[in-house]
Amino acid sequence: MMCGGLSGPAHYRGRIDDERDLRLGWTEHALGRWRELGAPAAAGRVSRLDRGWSTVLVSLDEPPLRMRNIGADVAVGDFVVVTDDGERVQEVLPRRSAFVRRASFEGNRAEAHTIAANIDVVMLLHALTSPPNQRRLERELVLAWDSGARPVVVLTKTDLVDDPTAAVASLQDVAPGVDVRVASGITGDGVEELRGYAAGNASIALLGASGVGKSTLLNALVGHSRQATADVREGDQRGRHTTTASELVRLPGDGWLIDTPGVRAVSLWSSGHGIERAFADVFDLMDHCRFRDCKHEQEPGCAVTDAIEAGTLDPRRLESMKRLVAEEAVLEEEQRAQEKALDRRGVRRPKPKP
Ligand SMILES: Nc1nc2c(ncn2[C@@H]2O[C@H](COP(=O)(O)OP(=O)(O)O)[C@@H](O)[C@H]2O)c(=O)[nH]1
Ligand SMILES: [Mg+2]
Ligand SMILES: [Zn+2]
Repeated sequence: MMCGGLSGPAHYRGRIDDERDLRLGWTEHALGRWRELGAPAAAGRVSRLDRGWSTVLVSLDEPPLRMRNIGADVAVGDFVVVTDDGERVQEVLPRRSAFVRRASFEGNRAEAHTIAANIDVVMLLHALTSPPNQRRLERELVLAWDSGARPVVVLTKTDLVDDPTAAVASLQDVAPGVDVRVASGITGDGVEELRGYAAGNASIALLGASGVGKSTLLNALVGHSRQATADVREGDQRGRHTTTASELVRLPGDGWLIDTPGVRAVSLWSSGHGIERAFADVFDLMDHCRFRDCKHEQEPGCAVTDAIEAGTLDPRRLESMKRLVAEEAVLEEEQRAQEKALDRRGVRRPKPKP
């Protein structure tokens, strides 16, 4: 979906003739458009989003700007140009990656909503205290690849198990080409290695079910207690609503962590190549089927069913892929129907960005 996804370094590393603070993680995409606009001084990165308000960092050494987002679809992590009067976001610069979810239905119209932008690495958290859930991870990997970010699987609570080897192997089986790491937000095991993914001013997001240890790991990565964890929340009547604002948090040394409650509950939006990336092993097999239009059911010379019979491909993985492909087809159909309906009324909405 996104601009070449993982190719090459994400960030502009060279010197530039202007004064952007590259520690903010400026991407080439954003810088390119910013130069086209004449390199305006009032430009920066959205570090916090509250209802209707953006906080924009122009530099790490200056206090951030606060302004309204009137008419702009702004997400945490966006690079933006601010109006001359400093009162609002004038333009959202091109995104390198975006987490998009279908926010709501209006009539039969699915609305897309960007919940975080310019994420380089998305950590998919699973707790070692529960049995490994391959199907859930497969779905998350599709989402992650579709967003344009690079997924990394993190198995949390390693201090609570004797040997994580089997769980790591089980999830690695459904995560071809993806790093699988273990960590503990409590003992700090593996945390430094995870911080390494933020090198070069990259931005990390954490995704995972409630209770897997996102807040605990976030605090460990940031190096101080930033977020209420489940334990703390119990005595707090305001409960889960203590950390609802989205925020871009600076990591010690280098890089960013995007803390966005919405990222925890994404559902599939339209696709790019997420399914091909997430099921790269199955797609490799499919390339070797005798017939180009092989459905991988009863056909002779089907490399996929051969692999299942040989025990090298889990049949549940093929089913899972077919289910996700079907789901995506339904979504695409919905989107087409929506576009047609809008055409008839003579109103064309911009497509979901990016
Ligand atoms: N032993 C241990 N407990 C953890 C770890 N990470 C989280 N927890 C505990 O698991 C519970 C849920 O953690 P929390 O960070 O709030 O999960 P979240 O809902 O994903 O944000 C809390 O009681 C944490 O103390 C870990 O690495 N080791
Ligand atoms: Mg939490
Ligand atoms: Zn086949």
